[in-house]
Amino acid sequence: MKRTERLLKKMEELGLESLFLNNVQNIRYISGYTGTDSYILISPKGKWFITDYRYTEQAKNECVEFEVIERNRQTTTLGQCVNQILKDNNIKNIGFERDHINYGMLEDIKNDVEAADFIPTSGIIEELRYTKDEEEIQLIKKACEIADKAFAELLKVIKVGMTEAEAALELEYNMRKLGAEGPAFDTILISGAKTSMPHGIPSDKKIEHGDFVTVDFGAIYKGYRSDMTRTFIMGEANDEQIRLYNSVLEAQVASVEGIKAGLTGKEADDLAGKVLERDGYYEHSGKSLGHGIGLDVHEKPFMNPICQDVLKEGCVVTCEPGVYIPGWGGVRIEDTVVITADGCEILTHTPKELLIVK
Ligand SMILES: [Mn+2]
Repeated sequence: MKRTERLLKKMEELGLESLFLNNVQNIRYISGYTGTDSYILISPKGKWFITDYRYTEQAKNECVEFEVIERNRQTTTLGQCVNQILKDNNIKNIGFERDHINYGMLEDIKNDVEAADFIPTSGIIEELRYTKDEEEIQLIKKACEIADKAFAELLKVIKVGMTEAEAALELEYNMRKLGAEGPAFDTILISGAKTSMPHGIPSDKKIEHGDFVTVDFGAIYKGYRSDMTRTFIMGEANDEQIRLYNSVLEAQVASVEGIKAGLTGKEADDLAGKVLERDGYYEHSGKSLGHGIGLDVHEKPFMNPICQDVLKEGCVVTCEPGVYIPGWGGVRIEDTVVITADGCEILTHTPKELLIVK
């Protein structure tokens, strides 16, 4: 069934006569539109794509199921445009994305709409995006492949004395050269004691002999994202670094070996959590195994000690246990995987044994 048909069916169940979308990824998922600054109003009575002169031609090419409405932003407010459609089609209620619309936009539209009830909705499109179809999985695979190759190239040139920012730039440049539209999120490439900060920012700190280096990054390919983390050592590892690394590795391997359709987010999280608990690292762990990934870098399902999201065949998620010891350092190892009926297929293929870069 077409994505728009699945959406209209869902709207009918919820009693929605129309739905206004402003989230860029939800708009892309429903219409195929790859640009920004545009909106969708959809109802059984019509599918309208509201944009302006900058994107009209692109929208007509990409959003073949939709009637493209070019709004003159100088003379017509978004609310007036929405109001006209609702009036012309005798639509009496309009759902909006409560998790994405901002207060000003909602207030402005409400001020212009004369006779329709506004209904907050949550997660309607996200539910459709929860599992990925074959085409989406292929795009994520390609994004993972680009990341694997870009990382292998980085390892050839990274050396003591290079700054974190220089190494991060090298990695991002590699991904672009390999066909990525861009990084899937701000690249994390941190070293030494800074590796205790799960989302530390690459800086002009030089990478030193004996440092842990944590690299958490991904590529975007045709809108779809990959996410991978590897932690390695520069030059020489000490015993405590090796002990921590091997514990996180065992936890990560336990998670990818045990994860499968039917588990809750909590059950999946426990796969890694119990290894870290046994080794005395749980207190300093991230306490979250991972997240879904697709058009967004973080999307449902999530996996953590309280999460009841249920994994389904076709969910694409990350398995990324980590331990972060303030002032000392940390280790995270992460793969992107697609959930299958009885396990998972790992899409990121960079080796995970402790790597010591000489
Ligand atoms: Mn991640």
